[in-house]
Amino acid sequence: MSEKTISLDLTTEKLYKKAKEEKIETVWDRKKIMKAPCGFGEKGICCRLCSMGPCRISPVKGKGAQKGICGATADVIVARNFARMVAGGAAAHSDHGRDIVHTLYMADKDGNYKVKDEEKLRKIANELEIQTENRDIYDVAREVAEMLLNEFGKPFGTLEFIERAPESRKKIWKELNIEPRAIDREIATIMHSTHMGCTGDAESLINMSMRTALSDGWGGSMIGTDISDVLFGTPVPRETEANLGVLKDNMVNIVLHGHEPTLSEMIVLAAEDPELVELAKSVGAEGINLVGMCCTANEVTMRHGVKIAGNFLQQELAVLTGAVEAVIVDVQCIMPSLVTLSECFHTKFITTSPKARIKGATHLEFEEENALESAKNIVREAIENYKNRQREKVFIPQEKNHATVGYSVESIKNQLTRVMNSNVDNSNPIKPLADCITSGVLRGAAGIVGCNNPKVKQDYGHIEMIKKLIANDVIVVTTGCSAQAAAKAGLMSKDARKLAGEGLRRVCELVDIPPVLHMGSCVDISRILNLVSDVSKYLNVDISKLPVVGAAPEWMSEKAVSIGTYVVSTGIDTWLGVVPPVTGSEEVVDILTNRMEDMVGAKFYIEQDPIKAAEQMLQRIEEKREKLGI
Ligand code: SF4
Ligand code: WCC
Ligand code: FE2
Repeated sequence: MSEKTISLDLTTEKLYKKAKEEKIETVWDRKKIMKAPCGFGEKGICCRLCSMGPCRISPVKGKGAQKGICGATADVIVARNFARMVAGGAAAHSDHGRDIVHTLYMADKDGNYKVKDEEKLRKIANELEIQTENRDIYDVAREVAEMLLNEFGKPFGTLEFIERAPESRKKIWKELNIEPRAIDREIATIMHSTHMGCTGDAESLINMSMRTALSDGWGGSMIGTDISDVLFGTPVPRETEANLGVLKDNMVNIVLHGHEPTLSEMIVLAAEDPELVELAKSVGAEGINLVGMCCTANEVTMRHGVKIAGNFLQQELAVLTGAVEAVIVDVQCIMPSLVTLSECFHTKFITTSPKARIKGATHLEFEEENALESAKNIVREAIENYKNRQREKVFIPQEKNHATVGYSVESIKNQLTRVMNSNVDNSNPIKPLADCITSGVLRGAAGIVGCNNPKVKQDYGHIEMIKKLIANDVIVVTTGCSAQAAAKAGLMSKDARKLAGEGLRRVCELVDIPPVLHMGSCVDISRILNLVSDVSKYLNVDISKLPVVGAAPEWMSEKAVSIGTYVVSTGIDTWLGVVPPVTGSEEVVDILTNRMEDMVGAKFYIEQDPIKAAEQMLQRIEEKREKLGI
């Protein structure tokens, strides 16, 4: 990769140059030192599950070790490694979900955490057959929380929220025996079955992976999203800005990075506290400028319009601006390199979660029982650091773009209902969306999600793919770092309509939306599942038959493997732009990219060129339309 092309994003290029000049190490430098990745690891044929090994299977058929010492074949080793990635990803999302429900359990009308969206809580309670009439909303909240906490470890039955899926989907899951039971149970089952001397059959391992991944998408993640909405409000469309240009020269800059809104919501409140704003002024700043990074950014921008500093590969670059007083993190996607990097500047790198302590960071544990006070202490730490900013080291690139964000399923439906009210039929808010798809005004819909990865030129995979799709009248919904790439590139501005095809442009004008909708953080992919299910039920066709596709063009984390697997298991074809470590097994590749279609009606596609991938997606969409006769 040439040094000139690490990113599509100009701010990244500029700050990378600064890093080079100042001899400060970044993720791209470490990638270079790593040289070529280990061929065994890359193909998934290295096993270190027991101490008879580690064993590596020769990638050449018939030459060298073809089996592990226990006799495990490449197929088994690759499938076990894949399954463990799914388990890791599902664990991360679901444990996040669990924490949010714990917060709901302790919510109190006089406390820091309150029920903000009572209507959504009532709806969920009804769904769970919990009495709501004549009851204090906090009693209802506690009962809902208790029931959802049981979803993680209940001994019998299957997950409650899979009932939201269309009947045709549930039937497929039942027949394949991949209806997820309790969330922790699915993760534990994978860890058990992949232990030395357990499952020795690739197909069975992929089946288990599907069930575990479904317990993430339709379980942990869906719970995380729903209860975050209950506690902090269901997002509605609002305006924001994205990219490192949102940092301010004359303000206390705080970067919020990580995932769980329990922390970030309190930091948002703390940063608005008049006493702390005064304190910021007393140290010579004009005020406090709170900005977000990765999924935390998505959570707070969707609910408060907090500006987006950047996505995964920009976390180091934010520090490199020299203008950040504190990076406050909780869990997931946080590079430990931030410790040494912040030492080159005045930046305080503050960890807050016992689940993600990082040696060398300032650890200020966030106490939920004392949430606001705790958040204020953390913000105070940032403010007091303003005086240490070394002006000569500051460089803030000016690039940023405007974006409209906040498209929860509820707000999409609202927006559609508004349009419908001016029409005749206002029976179902899904109708106009379904009509646009069946009439062909929109050819289909695509969910583009996932990370950045230094193997890919930053944002290139996301942006090229999205542009190609919208130009061909495919509406795009996004989450995670993909959403941030789109926001930075201006694709979430209503202005971006001009890049859309004729049909999509008309829809955007009529409904007053951008062609690319920000649906939230990575756990919020569950919003996409709910939306697609609604369309499937309305049209009475299974999800796998809809002209809907998914992609993770620059994925890197285990969470993305879990996401991809549950999206495919839900019946949506999914394109991966980074090759997963499975190519050492013909059988596993065949299951993922071929046989899964017979099982769940969808499969994985692996295509590193985002434009080619988009062409395949468009082709697949047209095939589905033809089969539906639309
Ligand atoms: Fe080797 Fe089998 Fe042990 Fe894996 S489980 S390290 S393949 S002996
Ligand atoms: Ni979700 Fe990927 Fe971003 Fe992390 S925040 S880097 S998993 S997309
Ligand atoms: Fe995330």
